[in-house]
Amino acid sequence: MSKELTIDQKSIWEDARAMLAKAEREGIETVWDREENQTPHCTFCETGVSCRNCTMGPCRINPNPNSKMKLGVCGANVDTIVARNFARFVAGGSSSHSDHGRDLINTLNAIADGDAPGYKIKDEAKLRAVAAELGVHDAEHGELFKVAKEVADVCYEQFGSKLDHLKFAERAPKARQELWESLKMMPRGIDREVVEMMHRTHMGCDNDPISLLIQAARTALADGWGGSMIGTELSDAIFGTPSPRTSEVDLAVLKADCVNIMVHGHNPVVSEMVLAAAREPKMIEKAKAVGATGGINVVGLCCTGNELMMRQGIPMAGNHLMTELALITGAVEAIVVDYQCIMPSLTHIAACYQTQFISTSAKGRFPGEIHMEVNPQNAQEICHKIVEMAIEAFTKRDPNRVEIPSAPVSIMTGFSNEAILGALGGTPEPLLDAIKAGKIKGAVGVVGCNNPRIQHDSHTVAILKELIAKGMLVLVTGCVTNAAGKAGLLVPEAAKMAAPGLREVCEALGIPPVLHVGSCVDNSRIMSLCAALANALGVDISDLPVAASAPEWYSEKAAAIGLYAVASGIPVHLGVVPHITGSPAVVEVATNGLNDVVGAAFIVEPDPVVAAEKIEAVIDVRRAKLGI
Ligand code: XCC
Ligand code: SF4
Repeated sequence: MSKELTIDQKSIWEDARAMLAKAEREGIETVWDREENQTPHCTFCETGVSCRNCTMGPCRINPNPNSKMKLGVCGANVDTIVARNFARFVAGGSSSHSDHGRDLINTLNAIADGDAPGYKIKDEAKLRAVAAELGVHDAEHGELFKVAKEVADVCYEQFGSKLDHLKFAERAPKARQELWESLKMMPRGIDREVVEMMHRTHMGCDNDPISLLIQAARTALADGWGGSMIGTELSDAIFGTPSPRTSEVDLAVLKADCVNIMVHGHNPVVSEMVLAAAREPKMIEKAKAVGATGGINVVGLCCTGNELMMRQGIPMAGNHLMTELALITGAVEAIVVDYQCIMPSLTHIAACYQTQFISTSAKGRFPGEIHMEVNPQNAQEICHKIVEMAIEAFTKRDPNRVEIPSAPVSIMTGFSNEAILGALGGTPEPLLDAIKAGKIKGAVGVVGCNNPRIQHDSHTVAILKELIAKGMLVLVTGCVTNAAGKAGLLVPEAAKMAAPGLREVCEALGIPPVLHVGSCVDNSRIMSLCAALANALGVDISDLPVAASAPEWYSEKAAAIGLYAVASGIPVHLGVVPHITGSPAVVEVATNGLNDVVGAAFIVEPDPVVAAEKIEAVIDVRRAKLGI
């Protein structure tokens, strides 16, 4: 049934609602209109029972007992088809994060070769620490670029076929590593696991749903403990390890008197260089010369926005469902994109205004784009040109069509593991003591996207508030960051909304009860932190009072994150039902059976309040088992 939503039903936020009203006035279509046009979605696809893996098909399985459509043409049953589809979905997500990680290696490699003008190794200590961990010769004292080159080499090797396990998987507790080995779940090579996943899901290969799901988990682990972890660690080395700082969120971070440049996508390699160019005094002068009295204002969207916010305190204009609305302000001179989560509709909306839509990656091309490919060698030069194009676009802005709604909301950001542990005196013990004493009941990572099927940010904000009220320290990444920020949860004052014990800890440390730990690849920080806590306690991750939640997820990447977290021993709540419900057997494994195998499973629950209760129940069981 197609349902027409009111503006208030689409989003909980004032800035979003104002822009939805403007979109209606100006006759601009948004993601909500298209979602309505697509409703009802295909039930076969939604339940995961359709297969297009070969041209004997497409096939679909009909659950109606009277239907003869019980097997695909090849003989695949519903369990095989559902597991295969989910496995390929996860492989898509792992590929995206990992190929992003690869771009950081390329950048580090170019820096080491002296072939990346404008880039440097900002955090030498981090690079050396990572080098030592990766077994690089003379990591501590070797010549910096030589060490960098060797780090790049070892990271490239992680993508190949020669290793029996990924180097960063050694961060996991010994028991977890042994479990992965025994289950044939240990990731051996990042590209290798994805290729093997694609191979196994070809017609006539792996038809066993359990075996498919195990390889899907291995593919996901290659992301979490491989591609994403490389992305995070090398980004920190090159652009600096985040430390606590303040910033702002909301569309109101756009400024009417500035040339507004919006960076969107995922890779800091592009956005950091756009920012550097925009900060140059001669560029600011040029902007002022065309009438932008405030100069140049760089703001972020989605994950590259998270990257700049964590390291540079750059404000974020919005999350996934705000990306179209941001352009509708009419105040954006350029939107500079790389890859992932960039709706193809953005070029149409940009064309309604002075906004230049500039794509920078060969992996992310858009009909209607201006393409200016950025690589480590030319980034400095191209990003100058991009800023100049934005300044030029300012002269075409129509002030009568500019509307910047609401007001900016303050937030605190920059909670890398180094920063979190640093605030605690350098070791995990104080955090563990607070958990043991029950002041902090548990830790929950709330991560992921928006989805137009859910009122924008409503479930995310609801679950965040429920969790801190239950005494859970919450870590947020990705598009959840904006929701948490706008709800006033990313400031120390939010401790007032937390349970008494958590409030006491936050007030003593001057931190919010919800900590911003980065972008989606930075979910690897949560893996590393859980590993450090488990190792300090001498237990496995599956023993820790921790969980994760993706209340409004949409993307293949979110499925990969969810699966690597579960395979690492962290129960994961999904607020949007994955396309697996056509196979009761696969659902049973995902939501229950995995508990016996990896010590964690998925909790699928659309209601955020009930979901918080279910998360609390799992954490209570873990606390009881630990005797705390
Ligand atoms: Fe994309 Fe990473 Fe999801 Fe946001 S949270 S919609 S994946 S930008 Ni990563
Ligand atoms: Fe149909 Fe089997 Fe081909 Fe899938 S692989 S489309 S189920 S014949």
